[in-house]
Amino acid sequence: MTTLTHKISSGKNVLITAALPYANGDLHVGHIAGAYLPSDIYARYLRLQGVNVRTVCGSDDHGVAMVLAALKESSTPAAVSAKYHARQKAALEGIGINFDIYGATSRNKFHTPLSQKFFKKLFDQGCFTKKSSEQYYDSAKASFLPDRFVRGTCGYCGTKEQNGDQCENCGKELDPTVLKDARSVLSGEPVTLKQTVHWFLDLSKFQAQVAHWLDQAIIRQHTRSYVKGLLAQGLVERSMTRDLDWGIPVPLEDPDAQGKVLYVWFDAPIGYISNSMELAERLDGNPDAANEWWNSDKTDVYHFIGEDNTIFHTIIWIAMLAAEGDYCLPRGVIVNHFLNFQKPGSEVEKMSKSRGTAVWISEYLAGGGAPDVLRYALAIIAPEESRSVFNPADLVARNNSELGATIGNLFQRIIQFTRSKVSPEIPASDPARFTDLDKQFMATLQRCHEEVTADMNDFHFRDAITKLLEFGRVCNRYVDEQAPWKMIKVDPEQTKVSLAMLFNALKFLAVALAPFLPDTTEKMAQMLGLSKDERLWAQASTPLPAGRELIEPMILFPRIEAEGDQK
Ligand code: B3M
Ligand code: ZN
Repeated sequence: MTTLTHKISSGKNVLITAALPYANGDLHVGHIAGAYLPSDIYARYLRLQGVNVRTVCGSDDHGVAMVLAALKESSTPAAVSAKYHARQKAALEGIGINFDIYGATSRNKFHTPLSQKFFKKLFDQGCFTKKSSEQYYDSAKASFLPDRFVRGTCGYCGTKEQNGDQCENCGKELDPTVLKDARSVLSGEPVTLKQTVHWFLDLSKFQAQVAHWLDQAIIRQHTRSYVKGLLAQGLVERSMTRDLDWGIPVPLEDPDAQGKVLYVWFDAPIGYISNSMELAERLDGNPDAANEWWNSDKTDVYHFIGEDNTIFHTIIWIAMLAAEGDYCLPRGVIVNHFLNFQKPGSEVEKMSKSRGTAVWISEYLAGGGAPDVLRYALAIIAPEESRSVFNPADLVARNNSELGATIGNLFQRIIQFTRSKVSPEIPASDPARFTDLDKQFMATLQRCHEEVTADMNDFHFRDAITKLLEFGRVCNRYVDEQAPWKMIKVDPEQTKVSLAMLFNALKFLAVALAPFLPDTTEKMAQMLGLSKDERLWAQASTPLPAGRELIEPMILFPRIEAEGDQK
């Protein structure tokens, strides 16, 4: 079923963003499967399609999350965010996710002025209502308790131990009127309420604009239904300022604004723009060249996010952009679900740092794990339509039986056999000798290319990689049916036909797998001597010319010994 048929518009530039992770901890496989891997796969795919792409990410350094992390580590929010920023960046790069810019909202020099300008513009247009309201307060600590400073039970779905701003389970925003049994994270005591002044954005005024945007947006079906449901319930006012001493000062002369900062979800998405400016300064020598990406009908902006960030990107951010007016609205918001976790022999659980039910990227890499194997294992279970389960034992099995036995072995056996029994180069074949089976094989390759292209255009990366693996199986069956090792003894010319077919298939895999397996496809391309042009997506299914010298095949996916295997 196709939920979003989207042809890449030729001539358009594409700006891809991935959610800015809070710089308060390390990244695990759930983060990667949610926002970062899909954005990287899409960017690599578009580049192979010849599209001019920029990718933007960075750390979200503000908000209560950072203050809490600093308290826990007896450090400061600035130091904590710098530390995790560096670790997250290294983890992402370690698995081949290299954003063109990985900024930091607390250190990007454009970010504070831009966020304040944005706020001021909305303020001047009368978008905010200044209001005194009751907020959580910790009397023992004499401190207001915004967002994650409070934990309690979600009044919508009943899930316990939820942060005061949003329920992890149902994704709904929480506030003092819906959170039950609220306790202060600072003292552990039940909270009290105290009056304080804040600036509220009335989202209901943007209901029509958000609905209109949603109708045209490229968005998965489940996200569309979810956001429609939220719109049907009616949008409400949200405070865009906080009582906190870490963040961007509220840019108003008003004495009531003293000591208050912008809500982190106000400044964080602006980070996509300020990071684009930092990138434009680097690449174009002018930060304002970012406008060509943010305010131009020649550019499409796509945000890749995890499900918990949906409201912020599809409602609040759209309202903010619509109100501000200087930037285009995103063409699409691509949302993936969470990944659950299953230890061998245990129940499926949520990924959790405290329970140890997660695989950390830095640990995986430090243990010698191959980046491409992890990318593959996450892409083939990508939680695109619903939550899915990551099981570390599956990763081993998939490496050995899918990547190794199906893909790696195919390259190995074809190249090895050709070099040792036929010729040191890719053999020439006579089209007059193509059998029905050969023609069928060529048609399958062509069809696979078309179907995978449609999947990639529709952000169905899981279907795409599944079809590529299946095509690898088709190739292995074709090898078994043709049995070149027997055929060579009786009909060397026909053997060359089969091999030529197979070399075309290897080339196809080397190109089409590139968005998923960047390291490995580099080796594949080297083994087949592919030129840069031959590696373009459009060229994936064009035949590989005969006569090219073959080098000794490399082992693409070394076997991983599972725990308990005989050495
Ligand atoms: N920092 C939430 C998160 O890390 C938030 C995303 C901001 S995107 C502008 O999941
Ligand atoms: Zn809930």
